[in-house]
Amino acid sequence: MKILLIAPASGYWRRIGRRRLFNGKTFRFSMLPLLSVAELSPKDAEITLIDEQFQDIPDGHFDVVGITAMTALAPRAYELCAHFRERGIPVVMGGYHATLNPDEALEHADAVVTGPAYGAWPRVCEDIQAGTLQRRYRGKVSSNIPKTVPRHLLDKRQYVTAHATFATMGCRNACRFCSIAKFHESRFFTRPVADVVAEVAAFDSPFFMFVDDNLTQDRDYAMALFEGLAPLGKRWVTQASLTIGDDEPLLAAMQRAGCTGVFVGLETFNPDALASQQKAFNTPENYRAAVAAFHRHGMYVEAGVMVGFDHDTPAVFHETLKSLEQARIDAIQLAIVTPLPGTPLFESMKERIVDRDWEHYDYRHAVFTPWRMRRDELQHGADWLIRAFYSPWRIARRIPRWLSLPGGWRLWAYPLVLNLAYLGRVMRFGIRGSDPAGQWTYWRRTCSNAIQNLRNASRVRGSSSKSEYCERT
Ligand code: B12
Repeated sequence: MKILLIAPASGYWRRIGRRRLFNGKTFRFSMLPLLSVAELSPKDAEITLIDEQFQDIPDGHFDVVGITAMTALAPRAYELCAHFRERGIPVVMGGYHATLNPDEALEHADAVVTGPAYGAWPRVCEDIQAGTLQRRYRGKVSSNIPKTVPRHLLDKRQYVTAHATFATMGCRNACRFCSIAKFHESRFFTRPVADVVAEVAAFDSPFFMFVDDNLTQDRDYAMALFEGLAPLGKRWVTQASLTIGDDEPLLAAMQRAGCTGVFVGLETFNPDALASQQKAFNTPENYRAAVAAFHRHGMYVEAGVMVGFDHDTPAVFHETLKSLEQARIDAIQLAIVTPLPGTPLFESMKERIVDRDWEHYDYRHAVFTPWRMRRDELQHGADWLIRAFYSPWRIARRIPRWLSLPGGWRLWAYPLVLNLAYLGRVMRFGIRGSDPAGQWTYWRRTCSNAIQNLRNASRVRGSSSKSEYCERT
């Protein structure tokens, strides 16, 4: 059986993925959706796995094509569906977009797998061989999640690490903008600790990543996992919640297990906005102390930040930048609030959505009319905020802070590389990937802002905070 598995990429990522430098490699780290599907395929199947960011779609005959897609990649996935179906090759879609929007996906693909591939993809393969492919398959999380995945199918040079894995799946929270709860039907699963530890021990790399949505959600499980990982001497990063900032024993166990950085869903500094998204468990007044606790335990903090909530006014961009600096956040992933189809947020925002091109649902485009600002204000404010946070000036100012933290070279090397990678990305392409301002305008602005900052710094000696917020585009 010949199986082709494709992770599609939008035009922007296809363009940069083929470059030698600034090719997005720092942001390429998990092919777990398709590696899992590959592992579940018949043992004698011939599998071709394509990451379209840097690989071309192959010609030739395949018995079936499997395509994964988040919402932002659905339009490209649909183009690929048409491409293969014209050649008489059956196409099966899976992943987040197909699970949350199966009827739409079925207009383009021959079949969809909703939910996890476990239990579903083996049936798809049997049915393909028997010529009895059904339209819908539903997978489920079962105890027999494969213990590992065939990472040899990846071109390891193309990823910041090919060693991504997960210990838990799903999330107990139900944040309105997030797809996870809906995808996993509000359930939360854990893999046996022994399986995870054995998988990690076999990695031929000292560094790996957990892609879990919140690794420490089940505290007892997390403690057992960290105890198992500690003797391996590996280094890793994960997603976690800021709420564990006051849990010293857990942070200490995490540090002993080798955690060097966390991605936290900080979202906003506005408590009302958090409450509106069912995320009031985040408490902005504790952000700074929580970040300091992670730093004390040798972990840098990258924050997921969202702008465009109904409570946000045009002042949110400057205020957020100021608060991020005060909380000593090391890196951010900025998102414009995006009503992903299938989420509660989408349902409540339907009337205000003005752009239904799913390709723009990449967290970088304002696709709806916000309440307290104009749509273009949201777009330009977000563009400004990402550039301001990653301006060379601000990155340089973070370096002494990283150097003074405990944890040795790793603590400053990881966030520095991350900051430089974001700088490279923002510099060349802007937040949207096709920024009309372009590279040279960016450099012109950056240089004049830096000169302005230096002038202000020398004028207001001893009060660096004054020069901090003078940058405007
Ligand atoms: C790693 C990751 C990324 C990586 C790489 C993704 C990749 N190449 O795999 C990067 C950093 C590039 C990324 C980018 C984005 N991401 Co992302 N990402 C993730 C993350 C954290 C882990 C994915 C993963 O490896 N999961 C582990 C695997 C095993 O689980 P899985 O993906 O669910 O796959 C299973 C099933 O879905 C199914 N399946 C999946 N595909 C297929 C295909 C077939 C044929 C079949 C049969 C089954 C099947 O079987 C798999 C095994 O059971 C997820 C959250 C999560 N925990 O899943 C978010 C997530 C997928 N990302 C999300 C989003 C929104 C984005 C961005 C748009 C915004 C952002 N965060 O920056 C961008 C998109 C950029 C772009 N335009 O390309 C959302 C998707 C929501 C949606 N409805 O689309 C998620 C769910 C996060 C969230 N909390 O909402 N992401």
